[in-house]
Amino acid sequence: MRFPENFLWGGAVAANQCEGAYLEDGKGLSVPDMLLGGDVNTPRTFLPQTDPAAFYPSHEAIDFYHRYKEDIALFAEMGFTCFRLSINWGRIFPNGDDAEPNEAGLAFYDKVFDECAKYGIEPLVTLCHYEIPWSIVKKYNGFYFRETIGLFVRYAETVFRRYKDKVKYWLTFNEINIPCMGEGGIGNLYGLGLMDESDINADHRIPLNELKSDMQKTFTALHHEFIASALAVKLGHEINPDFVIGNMIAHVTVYPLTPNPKDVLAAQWEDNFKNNLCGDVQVRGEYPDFAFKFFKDNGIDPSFILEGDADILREGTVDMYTFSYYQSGCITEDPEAELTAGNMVKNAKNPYLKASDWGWQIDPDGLRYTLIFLHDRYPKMPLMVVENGFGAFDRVEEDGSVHDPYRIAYFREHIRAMGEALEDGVPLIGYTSWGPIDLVSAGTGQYAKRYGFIYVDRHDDGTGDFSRSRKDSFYWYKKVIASRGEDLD
Ligand code: BGP
Repeated sequence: MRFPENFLWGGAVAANQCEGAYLEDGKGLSVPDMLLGGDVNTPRTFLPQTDPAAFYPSHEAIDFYHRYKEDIALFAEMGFTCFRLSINWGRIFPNGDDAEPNEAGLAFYDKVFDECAKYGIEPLVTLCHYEIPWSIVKKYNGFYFRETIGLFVRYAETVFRRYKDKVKYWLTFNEINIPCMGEGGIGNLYGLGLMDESDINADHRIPLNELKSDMQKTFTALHHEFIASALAVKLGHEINPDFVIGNMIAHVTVYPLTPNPKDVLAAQWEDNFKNNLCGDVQVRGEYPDFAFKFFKDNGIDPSFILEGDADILREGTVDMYTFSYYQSGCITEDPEAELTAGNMVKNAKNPYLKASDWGWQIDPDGLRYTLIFLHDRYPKMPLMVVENGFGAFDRVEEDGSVHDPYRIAYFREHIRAMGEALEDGVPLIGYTSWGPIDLVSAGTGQYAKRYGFIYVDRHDDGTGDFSRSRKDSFYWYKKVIASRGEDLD
């Protein structure tokens, strides 16, 4: 099966996971800069004061800030036609509410986009990939205060105007549904920059799974993000009618563990709440009915929805639905069911699937299923898979090569599944694999959890010279792109 000629092929990164240079050229601290590393069994920890003795993975990350030319050249060598990256909000407005944007930060992304243009690579830019300025967390409690909507829209307007002739494809918030994932404080901190005041001001390390969370605040802040996103979409279209602006959902596909109707209903609920609530608001421009039932059942007062908000949501619907897809999980009412390992999303284990070393269940057919499902739910809406990949331990051979057949196998089956979905009639317009170059893991803060086609010599103990080299999968993905998805061997 050949993918369409104009299909966007590429890879995706986030500023905080690759740039480093965390205080360079006027950048302010952002949420990920406050997080220390963990591993599959140890949650990352949060520490509000920067501890000079501690190792913060985002502070240097993979030094993309100084090596973007080399990295983009490698992407071009693989044949990328699209590169998804985020702008680090704190490079543009270091405190979030500064009077003027930081010119040095703006100039950096000019250089990055110009470099992409040199190779005919279309940038796909996420406005906020967990990179909420730390000052916004302290002053406005992330998106909990309504003021943050205005701060975000001003930031969006600044970059839309600045790059209006360089960037056509935009996403507002990465994985906006993370706060619905049921991970309490983790989802809130990453997604909304929302924290309990006592946690913000703590003077000790707090494991992320122990951050406090409050449903009323969570759904207030999430509503503010919806409004911020909708206002940005509307404004973007005014600035350049050719902009294509999407949402971005962390799609964890769910199945009932058994045919027990109770499991089937529970899975449907889970899917609605975790995946579809945010998607519906951003694609259809209004809250689905089940959201209000959820608010009622959980004592959430929806008075955060102000008069006029319904119009804003309706006028700011997205042009494309994009999502990350890594895994699926099973839902059951049975409290004894075995859960998947790993540290973010925990569902019941699917007996038919294998999992990565981090417990993420590998399910390529689930990607086809998801694409068909989304096309049914949002007919005519262009879809794009903007994250998908396999985090694994890699071994460097003596001659410097990295043989990663497990990664190739993962991608082969997922790309095949997308081809099948295209044949099913799904309007899939592009694919950016997660972490085409090794970077810092968001979930664990590890370097050892490697996703790349490109190896980066950097390790969890802070050693390594940041040099880049091509893994076997590099040559494989290059061949796949050159053959438009036909040659998957
Ligand atoms: C998504 C995030 C990415 C990325 C990816 C892989 O949820 O949008 O930022 O990190 O997951 O997760 P991890 O890095 O935890 O392996």
